[in-house]
Amino acid sequence: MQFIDSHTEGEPTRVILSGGPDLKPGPVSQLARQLLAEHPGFYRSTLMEPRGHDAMVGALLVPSQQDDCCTGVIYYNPVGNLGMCGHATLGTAVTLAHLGRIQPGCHRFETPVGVVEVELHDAHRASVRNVESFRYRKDVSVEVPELGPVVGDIAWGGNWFFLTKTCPVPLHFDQIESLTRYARLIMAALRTQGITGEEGGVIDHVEFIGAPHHPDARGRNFVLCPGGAYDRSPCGTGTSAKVACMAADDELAPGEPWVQESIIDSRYTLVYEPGPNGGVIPTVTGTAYVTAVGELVFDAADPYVGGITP
Ligand code: PYC
Repeated sequence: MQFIDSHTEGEPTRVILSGGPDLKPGPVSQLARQLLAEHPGFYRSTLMEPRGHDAMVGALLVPSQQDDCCTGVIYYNPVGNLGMCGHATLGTAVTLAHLGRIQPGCHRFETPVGVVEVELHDAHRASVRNVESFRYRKDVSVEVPELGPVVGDIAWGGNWFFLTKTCPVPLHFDQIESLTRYARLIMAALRTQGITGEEGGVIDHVEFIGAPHHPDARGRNFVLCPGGAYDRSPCGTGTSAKVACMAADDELAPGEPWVQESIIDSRYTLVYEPGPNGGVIPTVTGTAYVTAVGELVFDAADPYVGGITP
């Protein structure tokens, strides 16, 4: 399996270029369902130790049947598929540029949740015009062990997010362990209390939001991802969800830049335009760098060929 690794504002992406599972032709949403149903071992074996680690996000390149898309892509983490992924889209664009497959300019990628437009500015900087994002519910209260009632918004940014300002520790890098633990408690409480996104969509990201450290930024976040790792980047889909909430509260105007800072101090800039269905269409701009080019080897004699499972 040929791969290229990159990081976008600190968050890793592993693009699988070739040698991935055989999938029957179809829309990318269908390919993603097939991947999950028929190749459950693909996720851990390509991303987890000993070949990777739990914060890695994969981007499996697949053919798109849409003539105007240069590729289809299924984003995934060690435990399953993602709908969209902001940082991995920017990482994939920079990876395709590294390979000489795309040039600066506009390109379209088909993802399981819709087509996104990517503008490659140069070898490292790109923008992605995300799928329509919206707030589903405001001020939802969830009862969380150790924390009590935690109030937050449920919003879609290409994945489902629970966004809250309620966090007992500051959004500081040296609080990663506590932030992770509290976010996991909230995630578990959402599950046990049956709190979901629209049409039962599983809320698989928890986002703590707060004040930025850097004078150029307007917000800071900590995002817990579905596999239990935290996002090193400011989370493209999470910040899309945040922008959708601010737009719904009239706190951010169309075209007004929002600079979002991550827990490691990296930054994205977002602007939004009104969406056709009452939500917003955010455009996320950030920077990615290629870190490794290689081939994953799967030796049947290796006791950890499928990745290390806790
Ligand atoms: O950038 O959208 C994102 C993302 C989702 C999970 C990790 N990164």
